[in-house]
Amino acid sequence: MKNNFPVFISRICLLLGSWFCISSAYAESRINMPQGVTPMSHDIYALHMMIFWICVSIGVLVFSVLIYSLIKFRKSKGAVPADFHEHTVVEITWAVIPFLILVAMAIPATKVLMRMDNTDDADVTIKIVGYQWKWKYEYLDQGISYFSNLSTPVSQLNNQAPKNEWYLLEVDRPLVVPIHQKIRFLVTANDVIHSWWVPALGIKRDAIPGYIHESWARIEKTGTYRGQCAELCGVNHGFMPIVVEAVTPEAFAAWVQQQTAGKTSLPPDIKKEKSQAELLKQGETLYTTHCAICHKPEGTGMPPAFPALKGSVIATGPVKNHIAMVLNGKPGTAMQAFKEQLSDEDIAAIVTYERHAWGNDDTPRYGKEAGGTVQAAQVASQRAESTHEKLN
Ligand code: HEC
Ligand SMILES: [Cu+2]
Repeated sequence: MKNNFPVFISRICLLLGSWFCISSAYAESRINMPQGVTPMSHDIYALHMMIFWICVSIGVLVFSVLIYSLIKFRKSKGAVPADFHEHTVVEITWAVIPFLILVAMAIPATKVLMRMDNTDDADVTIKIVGYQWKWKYEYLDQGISYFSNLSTPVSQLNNQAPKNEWYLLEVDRPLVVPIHQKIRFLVTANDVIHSWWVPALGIKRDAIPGYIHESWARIEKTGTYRGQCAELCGVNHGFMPIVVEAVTPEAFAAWVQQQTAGKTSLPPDIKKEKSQAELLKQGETLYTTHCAICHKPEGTGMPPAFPALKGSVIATGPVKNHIAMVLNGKPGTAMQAFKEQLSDEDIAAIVTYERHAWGNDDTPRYGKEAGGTVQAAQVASQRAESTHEKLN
């Protein structure tokens, strides 16, 4: 035992040292939590620092007494242990002091929690819905709604291209919000439990299907703030980042105008037929953004969870079933209904692409249905049909 003691201590030091290096490397050489850009995040930071220093003081005090006693009263120096039983004053003291410390920490913590929960008088309300594996943002008063997908190219995920600065932290459409205004977030999910987490805003809210969790932020500085899903939600949990673009109220108003202007303009003429080449080109891009994460760029999927589309029964069989699968998805599986995410043009292009890619046009399952082209009008009529069926 005598010989082992220095070895034991040196091992502990080594362990602590390596832990320190690893954890600080992960935090981009920043050890403490970020201070954030909202009053809420400042409150959380202040609370964290207060409790941190209380813990440090207690630690220093306790370990000083412990180490001092170990050295000063060791057996080799002839220390004789005291011999007593029960000491009411000491026992009450060591119960009351921690109790008081806990109360002292609970009071400011409760205040922060109450403030965090007060979502009254919001200027902007945004509903956030977690999907496998993307976020949907709905501006309830402005009537704007869209999906925010990971935009890191698949080639980078597969180590075929060098990774860019915001690898896995970049999206095609960020959440745009005004600064200096109270933004209320209503967080929920469509399939499994996710968690909307943006450290700079001091927000981490669980997104649970069937429940709405509220939160709010009043951002002080314009800028881009990034976060991630913080609840393990399936294989691509790491592929649903969050990007918040905080802009001036004027820029926000202009953005809203721009979004809603696009909506009221006439819908593109879906009667217009597109050439196969055009459909394939658009389809490939859209497939990469919306489908490749599960079905893979090579169409091989990840069986058994995500079926291959290369040579799949549906992608080489009757086109009606193929369109129906994309429009309505398959309830209870990760194959979601894309009808609220994609337009008729988009679906037409994707389905055309899937029916030609990976040699699918050479492997018709039923007669000559593989390959061919799908036009937006066909998707539109099937969409109308499925809505009609639902109503009845
Ligand atoms: C989140 C993962 C995910 C995404 C994204 C996804 N799918 Fe699927 N897809 C699935 C799963 C899971 C199934 C199997 C459903 C079942 O159990 O039948 C499936 C099945 C299919 C099938 C039927 C395959 C067969 O032969 O059974 C087609 C076609 C299909 N998906 C097309 C698409 C298209 C087009 C997109 C993009 C617009 C897409 N999927 C995006 C998960 C996904
Ligand atoms: Cu998630």
